[in-house]
Amino acid sequence: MAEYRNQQTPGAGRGIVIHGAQWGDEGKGKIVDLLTETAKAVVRFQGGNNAGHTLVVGGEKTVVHLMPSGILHDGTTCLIGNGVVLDPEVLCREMDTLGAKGVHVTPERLIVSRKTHVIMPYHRLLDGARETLLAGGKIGTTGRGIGPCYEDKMARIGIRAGDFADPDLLAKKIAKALVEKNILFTKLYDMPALDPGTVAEALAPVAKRLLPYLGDVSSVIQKTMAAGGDVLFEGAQGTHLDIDHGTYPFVTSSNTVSGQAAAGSGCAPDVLGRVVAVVKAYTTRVGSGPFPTELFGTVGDYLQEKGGEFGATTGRKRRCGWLDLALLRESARLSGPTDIALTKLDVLSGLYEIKICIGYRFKGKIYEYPPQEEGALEHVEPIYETMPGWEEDLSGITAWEDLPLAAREYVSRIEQSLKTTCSILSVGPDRRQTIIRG
Ligand code: 2SA
Ligand code: GDP
Ligand code: MG
Repeated sequence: MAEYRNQQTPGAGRGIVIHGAQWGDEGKGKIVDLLTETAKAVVRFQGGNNAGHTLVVGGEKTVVHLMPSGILHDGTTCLIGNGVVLDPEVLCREMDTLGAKGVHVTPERLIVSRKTHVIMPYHRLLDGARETLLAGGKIGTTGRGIGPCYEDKMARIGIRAGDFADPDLLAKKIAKALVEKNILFTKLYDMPALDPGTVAEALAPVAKRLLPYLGDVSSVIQKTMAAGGDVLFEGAQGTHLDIDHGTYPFVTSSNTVSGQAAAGSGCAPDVLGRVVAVVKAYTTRVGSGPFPTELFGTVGDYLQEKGGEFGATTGRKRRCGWLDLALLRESARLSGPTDIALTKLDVLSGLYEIKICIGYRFKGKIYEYPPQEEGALEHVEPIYETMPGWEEDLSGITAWEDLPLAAREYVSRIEQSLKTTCSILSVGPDRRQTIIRG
């Protein structure tokens, strides 16, 4: 029986999920890059080029949007799973940018699932038009066509990467997908209709270029683990942007919880032996939606500036606030972390005191978890605990014992509250600026 499943037979590699526990931008890219050191493959399993994952090695910065964050390690296979939505032009551009830096992406290094849905120009147009129509109720999307692409997937009129192999089929599918959209464009959005032939023609060169990269991601994961190699599952966005469990409707259009790693890549959930929740030492959010611990004064500006909190895809300013344990508890029950990677602890240096939200008051009751009614998070009152801050610069520290006492107490408070160990502490953007605890 064993060979038909990926399960944890002795000697088999492990599946390690790395996911964001807040509203994204927790520093997942850095942690994936770090853990790739010992992994054989890295797979993206949801989202698309709305993601911006920043890698810094020896002071050199690389931002990836679709390419898995393991790409800087030679010998690691990068996989784009079926749960991703892929903009082929963006992927080709990313390959070129990496190539210019001496990172050559070949079909041996990158495999794209044939089942991955493709973001088409009409998805991007719809994303923008919808946001304009929503006016005051904007989601604040990245404008990359993510939602409309997932809609077509669910409506069963999506284009998949595997279709690149059959230009006739591709042309027919594009024509089918455009029937409804052209009515929307012309009758509702006052935009010109798109000609299916022109859309197909524009796609042809990138489709041809990506053809050699298409493969069976599920099988690669199975074989890699069977040969003893660990596989990293790289989450994008964060738990509270999850289409089901996030702050709906201010969410992205995919499931961002750890369980999606299995469905979005094509493996069984029992191989996901380790789940690393990446938690930023404070909270940020980009785009619209409720944010109970958001700071509007000087402390918020301090975090935004010191943390360099700008969107890695759109350049938008990120909103900043205190750490919120209620959100993190919810995240933990949804994704079951085995351990936490706590990032950007260095950004908190220089604050006289630090607040942590330990729960909410809502309609006369105390909540340890966010109330589940839609929109409730807009109205909760955060309950804070205040801890002493520290002055010292943490960015050069590589050992737990060398951290100031107040910083260690802050980390311990998080561990105690979430009943989970912070096994990785990040004190700067660079791969080296990391404290690994045994
Ligand atoms: P979309 O484009 O449909 O997924 O937008 C829906 C919501 O999801 C949010 N979202 C994000 N939030 C944080 N980080 C993301 N990636 C970029 C980054 C964001 C950027 O790394 O900084 O550059 O602006 C990301 N992607 C989607 C989005 O803001 C909407 O609230
Ligand atoms: P991701 O989407 O979760 O991968 O995160 P982003 O790359 O969008 O945003 C995280 C930002 O913080 C990037 O600019 C990283 O280089 C940076 N970063 C990551 N870890 C740390 C850290 O520990 N300290 C500081 N100061 N910056 C960090
Ligand atoms: Mg990001």
